[in-house]
Amino acid sequence: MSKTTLWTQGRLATMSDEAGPAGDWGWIEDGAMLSQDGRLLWVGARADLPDDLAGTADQVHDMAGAVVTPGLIDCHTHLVYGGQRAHEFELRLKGASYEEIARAGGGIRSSVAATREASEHQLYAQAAHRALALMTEGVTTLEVKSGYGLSQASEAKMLRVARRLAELGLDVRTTYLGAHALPAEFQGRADDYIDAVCQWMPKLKREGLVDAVDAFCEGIGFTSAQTRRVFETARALGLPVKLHAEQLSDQGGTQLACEFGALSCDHLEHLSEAGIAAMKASGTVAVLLPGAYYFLRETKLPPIAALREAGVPMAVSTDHNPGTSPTLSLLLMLNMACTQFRLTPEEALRGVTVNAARALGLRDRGQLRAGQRADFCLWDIDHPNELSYFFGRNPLRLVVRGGVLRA
Ligand code: DI6
Ligand code: FE
Repeated sequence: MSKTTLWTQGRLATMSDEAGPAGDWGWIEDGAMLSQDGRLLWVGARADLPDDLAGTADQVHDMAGAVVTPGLIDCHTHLVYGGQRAHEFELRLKGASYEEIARAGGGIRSSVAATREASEHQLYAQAAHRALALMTEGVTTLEVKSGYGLSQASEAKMLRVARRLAELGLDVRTTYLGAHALPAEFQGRADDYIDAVCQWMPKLKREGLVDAVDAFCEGIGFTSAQTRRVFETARALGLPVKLHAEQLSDQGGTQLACEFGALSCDHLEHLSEAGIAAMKASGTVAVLLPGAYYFLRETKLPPIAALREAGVPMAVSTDHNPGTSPTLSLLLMLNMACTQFRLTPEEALRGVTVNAARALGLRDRGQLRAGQRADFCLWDIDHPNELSYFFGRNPLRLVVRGGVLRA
């Protein structure tokens, strides 16, 4: 029998999309929560907690005035890969562009070579190190994409490594990104490669390795016609889709993804008005990736004001990857989402909680309210806006996952 715990003396930023007006963080000043069997049974002001319910608690945990938020969710990462690409960073500093490096056979392809070469054990050791870094800042749910294997065996290897990261004590969602780049052996035969990506998909799904399907729709990636074929295969298998869309140019990938009811479209620096309208109509989440914007020294901002105006939910993520965003700090992304993209600190926090959950199709987390998973963070701060204000400082006190303190 699992214990029922009463959590008291919390100052709760519930991020609930049910209670209270936007702009108040779903704030509960003297909050209490009751957790049981990994779920939140009751959340509210301590004074409103019925005595008979309080009496069911086996134990009481005094949170001593900490600010409490939902567990953080990093909803877009490429965490599993071999090698690193600091050398390309130097080339870019000397003036080479990301596209030039990619077209010259560097970029994603160089990570593919290193990933194929690495053993599963080596990949796990490196990825676990990265996942632990994210966890020290309160991440309790993590999405990990494939896309550096680009063969059936290597994509499966990456996805198995991603799944195994759950052993560290966080939830992992895996996304199949076979359509990330064209591997050298398919040079000049992109359509044949897309055939292969589609053929591998049911096999990877059968092995329990795929929660969603993604693609890189871009001049240096795949066309929207090729992306459509990937999405049609995903739909036939009942898998939800997401898209790396309009990162470097406007390809209209967003409209295509929304036709397929995409969970999210990610990057979006070059998103058009038609793309925004499509996202609004399909309820697709805009995943903003300020780390990649910063690291590529982009100057074209995603159309934040228009997304806000249209009521498109916005998420924020690290996009951790060796080429365009080698950061392992989701808290730093909160700060950058505010400074660079002009999100409010509350929007930024919604972006790594309730809206990040939505970008993964998860309705059971990302908010502090009854029925949700008991995943939450206790922070040594006075106000949740400090999570965006500080950069390079980690005020995490402790993490509770499934109602249990995480070591
Ligand atoms: N867009 C990105 O920012 C990452 N993938 C993608 O499609 C970059 C991947 C890399 O350069 O290794
Ligand atoms: Fe990405």
